[in-house]
Amino acid sequence: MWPCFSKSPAGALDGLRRRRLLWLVSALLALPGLGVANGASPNIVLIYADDLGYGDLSCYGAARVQTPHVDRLAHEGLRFTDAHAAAATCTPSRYALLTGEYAWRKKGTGVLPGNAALIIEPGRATLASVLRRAGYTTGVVGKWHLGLGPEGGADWNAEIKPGPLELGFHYSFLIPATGDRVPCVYVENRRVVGRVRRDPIQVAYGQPIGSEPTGKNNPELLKMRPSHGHDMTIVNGISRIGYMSGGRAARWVDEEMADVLTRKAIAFLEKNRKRPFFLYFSTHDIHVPRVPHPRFVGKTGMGPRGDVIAQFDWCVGEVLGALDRLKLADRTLVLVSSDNGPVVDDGYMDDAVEKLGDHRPAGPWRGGKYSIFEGGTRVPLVARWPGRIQPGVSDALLCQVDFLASFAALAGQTLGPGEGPDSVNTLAALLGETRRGRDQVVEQAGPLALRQGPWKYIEPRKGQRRNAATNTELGNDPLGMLFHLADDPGETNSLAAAQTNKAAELRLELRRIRGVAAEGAAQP
Ligand code: NG6
Ligand code: CA
Repeated sequence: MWPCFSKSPAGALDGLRRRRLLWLVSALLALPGLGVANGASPNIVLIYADDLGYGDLSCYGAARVQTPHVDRLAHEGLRFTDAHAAAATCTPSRYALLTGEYAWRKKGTGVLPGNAALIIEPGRATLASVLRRAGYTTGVVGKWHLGLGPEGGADWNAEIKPGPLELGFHYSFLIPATGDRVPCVYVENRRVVGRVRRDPIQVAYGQPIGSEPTGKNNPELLKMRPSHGHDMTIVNGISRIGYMSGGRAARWVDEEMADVLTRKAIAFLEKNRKRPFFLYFSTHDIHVPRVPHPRFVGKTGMGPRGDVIAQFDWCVGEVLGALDRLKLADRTLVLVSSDNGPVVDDGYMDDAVEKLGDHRPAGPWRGGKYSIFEGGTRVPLVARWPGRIQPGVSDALLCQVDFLASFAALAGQTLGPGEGPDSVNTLAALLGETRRGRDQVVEQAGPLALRQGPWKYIEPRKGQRRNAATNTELGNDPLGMLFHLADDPGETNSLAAAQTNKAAELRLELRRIRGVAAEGAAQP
């Protein structure tokens, strides 16, 4: 841009005027927002699936379900084979994703009930607040599951605060917790959508509230029965976790959820197309209850679990289509990933087990959701930024806890002390400029595990080895385990007894990481 300042209509600028102009331009660029507005930093759309496994997409090898839209993204972008959610369940993963801090450092970050208070302190750096500070307009649409409201939980009939708007988001449209937890209502910014005063919403976990039928007492009212848990208040013919009364006009219809959320996500893109934006589009799919819109029913021959993968793929296609239509595709980094690994029976009799056949939801990895084996956290990750990311496949070791530092770098922001304490800037790997990602990463399920070089060390933990209800191998072992992942990617042969020195070295390293930390992070 400088050559255009080297001349005035009358000829060369004199020295003083030139210096003034230079100062003015640099002062303007230093203003929050203008750094990105000059086009150097892209829009960011993070499409975050729930419980989608490594093997659930056709670009990752699935054959019995086709995911053409994610496949297109992978074809035009970079597909990662060693990218991780920070934990093997939702709340800790999302906590780490938004704060850049491993969730195991902080108490109270396990899977939350639907009436939990917000677990991220307002004012701390989040993906949204850091990008907002860089001038981005920030929105979250979809599953939240990080609590809402003050200590004691939200009043669903009044202003719901603090929530995403206190964490740096300009806009939010939420499923407060999960699709299988009450309250079954959408919250837009600080209000329940469609609430009417004469039918107040009450929510309880523990003791029942209200007099509405439950799955336990009235199974004849159900259109899909629970296989374990999920036998409390019935909403839309499906019994949930937790009790809810009132808010009848506001309750969601599961079959419409993908459409509702996708419409909101696209409305956000359309409204903000002229400025740099960050959209965190956090789908309900493919979590339970798996209740696709009728147009997806029977699309895969794998029952509802397969059909909601097809529905998720449709959501991705709609977002990509909107970016094309708005001519934003070239200026937008689009990422698709998942919050934890897959599970087949997660509490409803939805034919997922019966119709699984030879489909392998975790791909080649052992375990799945809830598990410390690779299937727990190794998830799909695809990144596309046309003209900037060269299409291909990368085996760089990445973790979503690093999105904070990486997106901050992308937006020209420097993190202050204590901000994103565990977040490492791995932007170069994310953009495919290098195959080197993290040197080590901590994985979280019940036990923690340390990945370092070709090795994986799982700390000792007592407890059941397999969850009988979900049929998941949890990876608990009272002696701990050690795998040489490069030789044994399926984690079949623990070398803990044969390679005691290596196990001890990694145990100490894990202890050091636990104890260090991370400025601003609470000790475990
Ligand atoms: C479990 C639920 C499971 C799912 C999970 C959270 C039962 C028996 N199981 O407690 O269905 O909701 O919590 O999933 O209630 S997550 O993806 O949000 O972490
Ligand atoms: Ca999840």
